[in-house]
Amino acid sequence: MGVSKGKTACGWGVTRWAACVVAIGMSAGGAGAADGTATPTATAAAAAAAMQSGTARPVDRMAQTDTVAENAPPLQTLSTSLDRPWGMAQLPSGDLLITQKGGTLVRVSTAGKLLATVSGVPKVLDVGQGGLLGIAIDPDFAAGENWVYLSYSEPGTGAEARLAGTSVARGRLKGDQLVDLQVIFRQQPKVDSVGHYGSRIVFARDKTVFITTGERMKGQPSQDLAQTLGKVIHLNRDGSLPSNNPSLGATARPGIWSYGHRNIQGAALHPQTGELWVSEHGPQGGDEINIARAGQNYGWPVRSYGCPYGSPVGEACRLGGGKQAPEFVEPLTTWVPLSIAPAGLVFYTGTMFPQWRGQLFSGSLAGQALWRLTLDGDRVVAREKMYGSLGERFRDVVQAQDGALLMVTDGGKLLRLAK
Ligand SMILES: [Ca+2]
Repeated sequence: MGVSKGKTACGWGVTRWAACVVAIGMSAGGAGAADGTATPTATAAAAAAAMQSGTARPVDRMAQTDTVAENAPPLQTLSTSLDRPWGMAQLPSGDLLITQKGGTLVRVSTAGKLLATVSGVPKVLDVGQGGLLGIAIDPDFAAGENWVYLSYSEPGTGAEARLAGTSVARGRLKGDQLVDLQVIFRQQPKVDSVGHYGSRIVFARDKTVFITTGERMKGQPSQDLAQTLGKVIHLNRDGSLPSNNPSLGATARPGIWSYGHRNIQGAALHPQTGELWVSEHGPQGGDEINIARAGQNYGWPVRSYGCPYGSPVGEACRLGGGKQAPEFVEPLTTWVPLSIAPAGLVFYTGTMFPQWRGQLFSGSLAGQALWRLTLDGDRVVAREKMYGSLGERFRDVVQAQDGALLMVTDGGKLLRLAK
């Protein structure tokens, strides 16, 4: 077990808030130095020692095999000139729409050529983890419902001028302009924080939309149904309420699908079951993969296999003892003792790599890798760390129409994994 490059788990401008301390990417069984040259912190050194001594045992229930990919296909670099790309979606035409954290949306060819900057996007607060974030294309885009959905950090106005919240807007794409912009979701309340905005947008089979959020680094609001912090939200695509949302009581905010989440930066619809799978950031360790099910509580901040930042590495510091059942839903898998900071999530369904069909791919920020998860039903049986030697923070991963996987990195690259 090697300790690799020290990196912030939290993104840009991280010194403003206490929780965004340095996290250390772990390379399971690999040569850690391959990931970078930064000096590990004392916490990281303790983590490495604990792992070697066996005092930080894996979570038994979720024990799976971790390996490092040795013969992964070389990645093709399609572009190195994106500016903090965050989310990516492919249009029926084949072109890619890529959000950039600073507040721009660009159209890029599948060869990586910058074709246009799309105008008409909402104003964002590009501070901390905020910015222009998730993106989705309407499932009926090709049939004339030419909506593009964007999640972003929306600055408050008036009395809320110093506050911000995750919002989702949609606009019709006409040429390279978004028109008829409509805000379909606003997180309540807006708060004074620059972190944990989530957020991904995923369409269900019935063309309703899931929006993943974060708890804005406030913790307890994840358990408060009167707030939409730390929730998965489920809406019709025009922002109205679908008929199949869970009943969570009279004081619950409308639209809540599941709760007890910390910060969800990865989400994908399972190709067979149609359920929403999500990845969420733990604190110091305890990153999770969950199936977000109606009305379920995923435990944050009461339970986590992660520990408060700065805690000695081990099991004693796990929040609430770690184990989440029976009060809360156990994660399908978790990364301990240190976070990989998962971002971007996709089930592989293509024909280019038949051996990967049905598997789950997750980007990783602090962990600087792409993770390939082998599943048996809803059980994660193996995890493989890919491309850890590149030193890239993988922010999003999508499957292209031709079955290749496309990734964007915080360093501004568009990468293609293909035969
Ligand atoms: Ca949890």
